[in-house]
Amino acid sequence: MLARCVERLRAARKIAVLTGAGISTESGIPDFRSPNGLWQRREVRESITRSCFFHQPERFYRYFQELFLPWTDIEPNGAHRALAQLEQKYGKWVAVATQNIDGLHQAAGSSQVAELHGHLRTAACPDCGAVYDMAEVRQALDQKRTPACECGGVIKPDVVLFGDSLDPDTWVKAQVWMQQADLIFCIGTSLTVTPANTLIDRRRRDSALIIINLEPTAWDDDADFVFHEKAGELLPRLVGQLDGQFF
Ligand code: CNA
Repeated sequence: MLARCVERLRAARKIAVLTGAGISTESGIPDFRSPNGLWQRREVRESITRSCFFHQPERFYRYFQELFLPWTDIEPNGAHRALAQLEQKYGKWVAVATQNIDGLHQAAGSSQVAELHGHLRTAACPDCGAVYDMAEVRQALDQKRTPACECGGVIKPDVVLFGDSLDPDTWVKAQVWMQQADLIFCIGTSLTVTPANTLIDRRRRDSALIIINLEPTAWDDDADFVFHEKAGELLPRLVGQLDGQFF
């Protein structure tokens, strides 16, 4: 199966990628829905919501500081780097729509990334729109203060919380990428979060679908290739074979 998949990858002109938390677990970031994922903690599920941010910002920031802020210091792994290599070494057109907020695709060198659920680089005041670097949020939290804007509002990280809407421009861009691609990778995502999982249904009928996820997903039966393996091990192997030893 791997050889046929390499062949399809070699022939691909436009590659769209949908990634989720599973692509970053090998960098040390836990996902949500694996057996030891963050979703097992009820207080986490209840705290990273829009409602909690606006009604109990101290509680929201307690979990944000504990769980998400440390992700700003994490390094990409072989899976992120293999996707970047498809562009840089093999000259492919690659566009990555990610559900992740960790910024690891850009850190690895991918040039086209749509961050469907936002990122950890900045935060903004919902009242006046002022933008802050995440370092300022971190500084306030380190000093045991709730990050506040000069106007008096509480600063909100630029991540999409449960209950928030997706950024419309980012969402349209990701849909267009899926429609343009002749090969689509879904990597490290349980494909249970809507609307991100509906992106797959935007694909062309003649495109190839490759799913790489440790656990089965609801789209496995529709896919041309399914690998229930670690992305950080499989993707470098797959991309590495474009060098030609199989042909
Ligand atoms: P999820 O629902 O937690 O699913 C992750 C999937 O990845 C699971 O089905 C696992 O089987 C699979 N997986 C775990 N490790 C690997 C691996 N090494 N190789 C291949 N597959 C693996 O996560 P989704 O992304 O599907 O759910 C979307 C949520 C999770 C989004 O809202 C994200 O913002 C959120 N999230 C993001 C991060 C991050 O930025 N790194 C971390 C945790 C959660």
